[in-house]
Amino acid sequence: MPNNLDALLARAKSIREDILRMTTEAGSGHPSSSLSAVEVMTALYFGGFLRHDAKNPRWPDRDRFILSKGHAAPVLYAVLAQAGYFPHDQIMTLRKLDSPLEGHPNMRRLPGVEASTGSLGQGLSQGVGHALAARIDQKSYHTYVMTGDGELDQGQNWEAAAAAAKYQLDNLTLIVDRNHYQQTGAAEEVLNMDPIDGKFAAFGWKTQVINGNDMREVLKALDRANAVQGLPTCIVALTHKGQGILNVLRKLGDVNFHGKPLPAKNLDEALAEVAAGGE
Ligand SMILES: Cc1ncc(C[n+]2csc(CCOP(=O)(O)OP(=O)(O)O)c2C)c(N)n1
Ligand SMILES: [Mg+2]
Repeated sequence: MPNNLDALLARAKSIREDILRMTTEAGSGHPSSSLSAVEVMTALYFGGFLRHDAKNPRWPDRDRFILSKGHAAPVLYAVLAQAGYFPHDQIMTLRKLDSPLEGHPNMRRLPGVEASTGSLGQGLSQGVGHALAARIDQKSYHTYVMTGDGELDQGQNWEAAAAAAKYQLDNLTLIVDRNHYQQTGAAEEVLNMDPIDGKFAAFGWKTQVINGNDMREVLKALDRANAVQGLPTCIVALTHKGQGILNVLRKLGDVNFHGKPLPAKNLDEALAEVAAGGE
């Protein structure tokens, strides 16, 4: 476990570097939204949770991962590239004309992308569909969905939450990237959805609240989610938008930094902060 933990922490750093490099090269995209989700994504893809095969992306028994907060595509692309779904240097084509690495994930163009997302609020419903399909097909695959916290403002999430509880979907795990910001400011000021865990519990879900930027806590939470029987699990992952480069973002005077790439002139100091293991 300690060795694995060290490897995962190193992997997380390398994914952060990829996110920064590809978005700065593109001159657009959502690095801060991607950075908050790095520990969860690293744990899922490299910590032994997601059963998947980069050489066989449509393997029927694969676990499903749906990035409902599709604007965080750079973290998904970094993880998929490092897992071997496509050549790693392709990440630098992000958002370029004709690149399959579109601004938001396109399942028709890139192997490993399970759902085309970006219009927020739909991923959990798709996850419910996969989880129900697994049951009907008598398959043991697990479906993971990640939403943002602001994204939970969309009503469709709550229809999906009710349906998941009704059908006792213990093969479904939702991770809410609770980074406290959305596009226009603090998530709870735009529309206060607190307590998020309390709402899911009221809908009949098993809930956990964890530090989502602490790899150990993420690993434990995913383990616990696997053991739950008879109801779906929601992990509220308390994270920081821009985790890993917060000093640079504070210097730039914007800790939300929504939908902005780092200017090229700040890239080296941000990469240095990531290398130093900055918060
Ligand atoms: C249906 C829909 N409405 C609005 C948007 C525009 N939009 C893109 S990102 C975003 C904020 C999302 O905030 P959150 O879910 O907290 O994600 P974060 O970036 O903080 O991880 C919004 C409103 C969208 N993509 N889809
Ligand atoms: Mg948010």
